[in-house]
Amino acid sequence: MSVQVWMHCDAATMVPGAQQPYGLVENAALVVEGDTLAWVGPHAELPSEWMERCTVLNDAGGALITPGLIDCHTHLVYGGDRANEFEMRLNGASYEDIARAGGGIASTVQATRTATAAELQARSTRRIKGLMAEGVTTVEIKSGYGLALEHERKCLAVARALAQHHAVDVRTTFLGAHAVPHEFAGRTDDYVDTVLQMLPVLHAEGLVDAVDGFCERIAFSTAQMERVFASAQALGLPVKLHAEQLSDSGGTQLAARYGALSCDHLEWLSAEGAQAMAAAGTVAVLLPGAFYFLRETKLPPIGLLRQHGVLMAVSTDSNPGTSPCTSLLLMLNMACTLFRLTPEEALAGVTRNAAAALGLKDRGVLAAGKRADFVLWDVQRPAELSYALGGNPRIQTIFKGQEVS
Ligand code: DI6
Ligand code: FE
Repeated sequence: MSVQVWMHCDAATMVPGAQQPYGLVENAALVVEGDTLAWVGPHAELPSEWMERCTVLNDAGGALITPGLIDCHTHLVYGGDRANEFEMRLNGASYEDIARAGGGIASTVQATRTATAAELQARSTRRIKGLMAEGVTTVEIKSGYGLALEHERKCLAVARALAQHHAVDVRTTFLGAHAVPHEFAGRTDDYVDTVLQMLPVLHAEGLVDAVDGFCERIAFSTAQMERVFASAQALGLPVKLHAEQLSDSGGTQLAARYGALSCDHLEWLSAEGAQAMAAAGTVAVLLPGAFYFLRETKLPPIGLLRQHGVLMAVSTDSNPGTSPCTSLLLMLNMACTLFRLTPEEALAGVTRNAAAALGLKDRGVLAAGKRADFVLWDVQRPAELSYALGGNPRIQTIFKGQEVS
């Protein structure tokens, strides 16, 4: 097996509880055996056996190395876009005008259903390449713009195919309970029946890693979400939830009862909700892009999350309606400027805690035994990654031990 040694670098290992902020190791060395990190620490302490076994010696040129970034909440497979609606609104059209003209989420569902798998793949490739350009090595992708078996299947299969064509890992999430499609208007419970029929079929086809829903007055109630969660649980699938984005509807407590991996958005999260998440070990996924794009003013209760020790992740929410974004670095900045996360919390949010939000124990930190997914950055200190607005200091990405071209 190949043994690569990386030297002449600083490593923000993001190992929790380390003495240095960011788990920083100055003058570090990393040893990669095959696709796995075999040793990480100060170069001066590198055991000589690794140098003896080394097949490739890499000079990182003084770069800062972080774990590969993880975007743990995206809806990046969809047809069309909503730039026209953005423009209409800025020209004075109301949300209702747009909805009456078939706009909003319904227009994305229509465009997604009409698109072929090849078209969706081409459009999604652009988006995933945008994320990868900034050092993303794992992406979660939700369905939820098909809302019918064949179209949900098409989107999840495209998500899986992206990982086959690119040096990135994709985790798929079934979000059949995203919105009620027009053919079920006024019959939400009947649509939930359909969601319950789709889930085992798509799961049997190997297309589903987790199950999500949109729990909100304008989408699905806690009672309806509970039906979806119960069937996910019966299949042994982990759950997540878009919770407390527009109101406090108690979705968090429901999700916690099902041991949810994450609750996402959380602007309206209550103290009880935060407590329930802490007790269940549910990660809070913060989505500053949607907050910004919707010009939201209600901030997620960061103090409450810190107080209860709830892990915080940060993600793009990449979607056409509320966060048409493919820059995770910009989200780092917005998590700091809008939500007042520290740069260290923000970086943990796209590495270690994003891995936790996906239930992945093999990545998110630089340590022996973890996957060799990491990024070389042309920065002096980790805070530069969240400080800069635009500009991309990535030098190189290593995915499963291999350089990404
Ligand atoms: N919350 C969101 O912000 C997006 N989905 C969700 O559940 C919005 C999706 C869209 O408008 O297309
Ligand atoms: Fe979302």
